[in-house]
Amino acid sequence: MPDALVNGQCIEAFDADGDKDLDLFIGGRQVSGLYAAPADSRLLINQSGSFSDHTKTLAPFLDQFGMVTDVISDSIDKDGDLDLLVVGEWISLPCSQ
Ligand SMILES: [Ca+2]
Ligand SMILES: [Ca+2]
Repeated sequence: MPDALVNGQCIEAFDADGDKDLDLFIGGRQVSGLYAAPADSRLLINQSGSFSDHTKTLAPFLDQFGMVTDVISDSIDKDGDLDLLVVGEWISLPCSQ
């Protein structure tokens, strides 16, 4: 495991890169000493059993993402690939019609 220095609230194992092995989303909850500051979350990719941090290349929006409280993976749009539904304090849910 890499050093993923995150005050995490939750973790979700799912196949982020479609190679049939489980990768990890780590939901950041809090910046120490700075309540309400947006915390970093991380995306760790599984490469033959060794995880590496690919947040900057695959999901740069996870830097200072917010105060994550929970996450689930499911194919929300029913297209067969997994999506992440992330919720947290002061994190708005995207809406579509
Ligand atoms: Ca994978
Ligand atoms: Ca999907």
